[in-house]
Amino acid sequence: MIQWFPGHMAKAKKEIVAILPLVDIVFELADARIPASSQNPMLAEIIQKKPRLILLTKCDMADSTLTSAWERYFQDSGFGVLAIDAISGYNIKKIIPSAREMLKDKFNKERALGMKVRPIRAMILGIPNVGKSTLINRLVQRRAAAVGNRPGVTRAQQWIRINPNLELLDTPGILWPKFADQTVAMHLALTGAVKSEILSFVDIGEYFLDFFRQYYSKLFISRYKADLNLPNSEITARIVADRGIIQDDYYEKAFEIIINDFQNMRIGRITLDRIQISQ
Ligand SMILES: Nc1nc2c(ncn2[C@@H]2O[C@H](COP(=O)(O)OP(=O)(O)OP(=O)(O)O)[C@@H](O)[C@H]2O)c(=O)[nH]1
Ligand SMILES: [Mg+2]
Repeated sequence: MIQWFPGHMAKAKKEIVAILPLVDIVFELADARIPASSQNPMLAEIIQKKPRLILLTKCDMADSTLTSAWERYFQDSGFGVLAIDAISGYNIKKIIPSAREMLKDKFNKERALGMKVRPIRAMILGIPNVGKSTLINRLVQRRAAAVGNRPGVTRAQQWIRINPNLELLDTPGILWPKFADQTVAMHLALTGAVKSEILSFVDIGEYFLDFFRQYYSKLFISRYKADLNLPNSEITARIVADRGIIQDDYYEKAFEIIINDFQNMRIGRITLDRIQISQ
């Protein structure tokens, strides 16, 4: 099952390529719960050598041990990386210093050439629902939102001066996820990055129960008091019964409840994309 957005992505690519010469650095947002599944594999080709700071959003919802492992992985791959929570503001203050550090050589060269000290120009890229608008609002809030009048490439694009150190394009670039395989599709659907027309609640829910059996049985049991050794039909029956729901399609309904609970952080901190935890 391969679903993809080639048309959307081709258009997005053109727009990003047009704007890219104006920016010093790309802030690539990826969901900390699915750092790999929420990346677009075309990004490297699109942005070429432009420095990339990967911001793992919603880190408050992710498993912190795995977030650390993912941070190490991205660092080792040569990217800047920060885990952020744009709602509480966690690590938001580190974004500018991290970007400045990554651009040290470029800015030193400019200074050596006698150029004036200027703000870093950045653009935000990421798949739908990854937290682009929340981050922009968060950054802007920290200082009165002075919307610059200098146009970007298109009339619609404007720079927002966050502070003397950072200017941000006001509209983020949308990257489209790639449904590379069934697991990626499941993870995108579970986090709500995309609505899947192909996967049903039952497909996703059955996958999710097996995932809980393998990785987060304690969290599942503490939320639902249901034994994961039981067959799915009994687990789902228990979940709906506990909620006083009587309906024929209880199997589907139970999965809807579990997925909704997950998306609203009622089960706990869960990372879907797994990575080797090393010391
Ligand atoms: N817990 C948590 N929720 C977040 C965080 N960042 C964003 N969200 C939530 O994620 C949802 C999507 O955030 P948006 O900022 O609208 O995402 P977006 O990337 O702009 O989405 P599109 O405009 O649809 O592409 C919202 O419900 C936010 O409140 C975060 O760091 N932590
Ligand atoms: Mg948005």
